[in-house]
Amino acid sequence: MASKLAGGLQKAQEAVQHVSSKEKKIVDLEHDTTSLTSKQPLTTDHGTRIHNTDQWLRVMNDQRTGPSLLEDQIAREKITRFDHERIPERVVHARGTGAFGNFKLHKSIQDLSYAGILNDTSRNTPVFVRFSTVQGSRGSADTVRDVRGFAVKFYTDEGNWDLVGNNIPVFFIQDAIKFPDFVHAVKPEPHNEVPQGQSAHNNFWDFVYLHPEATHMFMWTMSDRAIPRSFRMMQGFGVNTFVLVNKAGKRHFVKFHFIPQLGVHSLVWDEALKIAGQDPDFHRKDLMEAIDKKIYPKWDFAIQVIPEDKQDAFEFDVLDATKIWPEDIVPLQVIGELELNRNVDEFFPQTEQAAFCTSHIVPGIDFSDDPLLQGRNFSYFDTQISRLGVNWEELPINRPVCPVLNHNRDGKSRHRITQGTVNYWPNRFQAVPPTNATGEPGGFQSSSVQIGGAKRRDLSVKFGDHLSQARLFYNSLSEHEKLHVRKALSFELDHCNDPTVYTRIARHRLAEIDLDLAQAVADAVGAAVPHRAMSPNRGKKAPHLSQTEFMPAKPTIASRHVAVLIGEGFDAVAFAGILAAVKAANGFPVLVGTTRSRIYADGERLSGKAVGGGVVPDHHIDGVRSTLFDATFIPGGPHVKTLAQNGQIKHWICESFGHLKAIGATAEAVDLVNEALGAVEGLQVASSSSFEPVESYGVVTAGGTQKPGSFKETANIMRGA
Ligand code: HDE
Repeated sequence: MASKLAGGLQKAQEAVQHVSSKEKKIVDLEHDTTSLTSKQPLTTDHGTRIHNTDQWLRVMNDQRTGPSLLEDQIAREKITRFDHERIPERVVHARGTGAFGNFKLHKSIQDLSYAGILNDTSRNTPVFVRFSTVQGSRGSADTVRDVRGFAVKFYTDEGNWDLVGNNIPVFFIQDAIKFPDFVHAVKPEPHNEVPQGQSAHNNFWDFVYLHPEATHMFMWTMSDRAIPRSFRMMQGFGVNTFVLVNKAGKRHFVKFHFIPQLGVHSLVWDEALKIAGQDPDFHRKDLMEAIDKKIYPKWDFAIQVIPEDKQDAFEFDVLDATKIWPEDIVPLQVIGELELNRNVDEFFPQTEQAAFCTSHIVPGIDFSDDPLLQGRNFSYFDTQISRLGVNWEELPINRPVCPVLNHNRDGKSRHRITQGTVNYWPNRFQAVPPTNATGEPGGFQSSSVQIGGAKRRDLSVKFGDHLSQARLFYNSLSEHEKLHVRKALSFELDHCNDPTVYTRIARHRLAEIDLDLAQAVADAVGAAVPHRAMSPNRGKKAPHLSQTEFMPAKPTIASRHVAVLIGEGFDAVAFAGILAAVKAANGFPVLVGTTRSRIYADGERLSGKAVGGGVVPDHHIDGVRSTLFDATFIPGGPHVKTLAQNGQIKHWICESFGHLKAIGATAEAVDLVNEALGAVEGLQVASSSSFEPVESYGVVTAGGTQKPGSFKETANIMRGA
């Protein structure tokens, strides 16, 4: 007798077999999804229709409200369920957001691995991806300076493959046993639970000084990589070294990469700080909006591969997660594409209950002896039990799209029902373990490796080089990126008030990387300035460490927010023109008005009477800030007089300029830009006398003599605003 899956799960799995592979996970989830419609009556959890959910059953008379009755099972259920709504947040990476999508393989790597997902170019594998910050708690701000998690769950035909990565290719520590110390040190300090969402405090910098292996990683976290513009514009790295196994059993070490097709872009620190207050959900909303508007984020999926017999051929240990494999030595091969194209329906059951596990791999992929990975393989499964219970893999978001059958049983909140009279293996009913269609042994098999050695708490010698790649990274940055690293370090150490901490980092650790950097930071934070380098930096560089090398193939404003500032009497022609241009390029124009009430263009209101339709802005000027936009455009027209009287608008122009954002202005608005920038920066941007655009200081302007245009001609475009 074969055991069978029963109930909803079985139906879900049957349905899944008949849909395109791309939709498999979505169809699977539909069986657990209800939608609220106004016609559907409220019921208790046990399904009984509720007559009144607004008043507790109580003893009453006409004058007095008497005691509430414990008898009221409706009220008790409501309150009790509410009392237990919270579950523990993730011990790290608590703040995050996720989306569905799919993975497509472009190039089979059959010679390296027999994993179906890495062989079959006709497959579409559904995925769920969760992006996160590390330090802050669940309600912390998105734009803090931190590593970003990039965790991918591939729902493959052979089971779930969880690639739990970050947006930075290395890590702080080399041995998993150090993780609790590291996390305690970076999280808010124990005596006062301060600071939130920041590594700018004594304990973090004390820890990294005492662990020189963290040097390479902290240089990355002080770089622009730690303040991404968007989750859609950052790289993803598997970080740990995995193994690919082919049919012949040959093994290759592998590192996994995701490269965003929109390029790698960051905020500037001043923006990040301000956005953390102005819109703490900035990254979460950015991802959701792009998907809602069908500008689907995409990443190239690439691998770096080292044959097993070349393990010792490099200056670095290939199993050391504090090291990259420089791309000039181990080239990157793009083999597939990841796309995110669907938002979650409900945050808690999907994003919050999503649980990733590095030990979830599929046949054809194996673990290396990377000491960080080996520890992670224990930790993730374990932490999900404390967060979600032992049956966490049965939760809809976590369950695979292929059949699941084994003799793991019971435990809290077990959903699956397995028919049959036995719950052990082998048993008198079931056949031998399956073989696959070609008759070869199916399923996951650990590849056979010869190992010998003494039992010791140690790491091999090459793990001891902590500085070469920290220097390599810093040397490879462009000048402005180096400046940002210097400023970031100065900011962080300024927030450390223990001189032992900031002096050790500035005077010793940084002097081991770059003397100029150490001197500048030491001077800024009040540490004794070092006079000589601690050890030589030979100036070695590697490609693709500077993010300036990750620009999109073609420059694009797709999904970028362009603020269009308007007041009563804006020039309809310039306004409609910019709207059309931004939309045509898949950008998102956002109208920011002096008010959010209807605003009329020049000529649309005659003798106080509206003769045109006007527009209703998306925001008013006090509701948003320049930091939330990628560029600003101000059309000319009589409205400029009103705008010029508003200090907030002048501040907007200066702030955007300071954050290196594009500003566009036409006709009278050019004077406004000049007035604002002249007052602060002493600048005068150029402007053409015709309507030909001119660019100076990154500001694009077009002069006064525009072609006359009537608002009627542009009304259609405006209506689409
Ligand atoms: Fe994690 N990590 N980690 N980590 N990690 C967790 O698992 C851990 C490490 C990463 O969106 C926890 O479900 C150990 C490296 C991401 O749900 C926990 C070590 C990398 C996420 C855990 C590491 C990561 C986590 C907490 C050192 C980049 C969020 C909640 C050996 C490759 C996944 C959870 C999500 C989450 C343990 C180091 C990435 C406690 C022991 C290196 C993206 O299990």
